[in-house]
Amino acid sequence: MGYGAGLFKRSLTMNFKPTRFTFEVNTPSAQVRVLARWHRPLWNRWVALLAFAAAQPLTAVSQVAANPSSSPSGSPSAAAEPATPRAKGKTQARPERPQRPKAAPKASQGTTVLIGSGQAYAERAEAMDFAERLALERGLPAHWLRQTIGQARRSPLVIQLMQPPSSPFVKNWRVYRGRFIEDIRIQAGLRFWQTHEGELNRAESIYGVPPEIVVGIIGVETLYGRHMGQFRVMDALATLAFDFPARHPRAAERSEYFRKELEQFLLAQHRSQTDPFESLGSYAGATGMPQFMPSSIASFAVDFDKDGRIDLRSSVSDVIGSVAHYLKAFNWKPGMPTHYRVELDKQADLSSLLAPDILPTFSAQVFQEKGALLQEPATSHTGPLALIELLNGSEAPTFVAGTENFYVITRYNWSSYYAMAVIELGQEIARRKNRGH
Ligand SMILES: [Ca+2]
Repeated sequence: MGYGAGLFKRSLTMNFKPTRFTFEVNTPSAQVRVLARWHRPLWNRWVALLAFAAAQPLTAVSQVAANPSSSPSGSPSAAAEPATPRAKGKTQARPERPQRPKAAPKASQGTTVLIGSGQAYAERAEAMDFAERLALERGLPAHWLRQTIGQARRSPLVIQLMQPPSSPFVKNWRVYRGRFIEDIRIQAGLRFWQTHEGELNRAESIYGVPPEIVVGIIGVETLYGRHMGQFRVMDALATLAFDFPARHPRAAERSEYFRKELEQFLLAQHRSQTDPFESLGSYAGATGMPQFMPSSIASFAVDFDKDGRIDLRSSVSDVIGSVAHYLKAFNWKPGMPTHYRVELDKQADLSSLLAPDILPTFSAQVFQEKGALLQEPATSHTGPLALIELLNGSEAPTFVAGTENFYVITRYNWSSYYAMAVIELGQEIARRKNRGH
């Protein structure tokens, strides 16, 4: 990204605490706050800090801007960025850009926080009206709501990342697949599975969702917790609730959706008595290893390790249980495959087969009568099927027969490309695991 050094207007605000201090750096498009922790000799701290101050803002802003999928999808990410206008909100989101593999940030290097650089919402009448209404409807303290929402800051970077693409995306399943089914993610998934096998198996016994699907989802969402997002959730949700990009084809609906998410987030923060500004997530406000939106946390997250609280950032057990519970809640059918191979007859009635999109509609018999040819055991599949078309740019598309379980995965993120990546990542990790490496 072309942020030249001359464009920087830096203001360093130091804030000392016994174990850490923060400073802020303003850039044209974002404000970055760095927290550094004390556990080095004093001189080394200052050297490390100054080096970090010089390098970090450029890196942080550039990476996020260049890599919106660090969880835009955040879903039950689906909800955040559902679909292209062409798909009318029910099918494929545009293929996301890859989550850049990198080492997990270490606490000793500090945490980079992306803070909105725009006005604080205390200056916006509609935001303050929202606070008053929430106080009345939900019984939360009005002064706390006014203060919290009022301190949230508009984030131009969030708005930029939420803009619809100016030119149509060329969907390409092979390219998309290559971003997720790759060695770093597979190896990390294998370690994750081996380390947490007991909890994965326990989740399967309770919810019926096999480990490879749970492992696939957490791998695609955050690379097993390495990319959980660096935006302040308060800034992201307030920005999307009150400043959703107007040129988005469904701006009013999305804005309303994010107001509800903001409401859920505030309710949860007030209930747990935690600082809303400490919560970090994707630019859409999704948090934790599974990138749940606040409403999904409220409805589907579970305290799987039974320690009395739900922690989707640090408790892998809670993460595994919550992902499996989410899929179960959307009618995951234990034992049913996600998809089958399909071959298209030359006379296949494609317009009819593709009309219901990813919604499973056709019996195996009707599916074949329309020219989508199956092999055993698919021919004796008893539930409805959908013909899933994955475009490959200018090459021929890839087709599979999606079952009801394929559709369930698209409830996590409304994209057939996403679902297929989750499935194939999980399958590849399972293959390596069974091979013993
Ligand atoms: Ca817990």
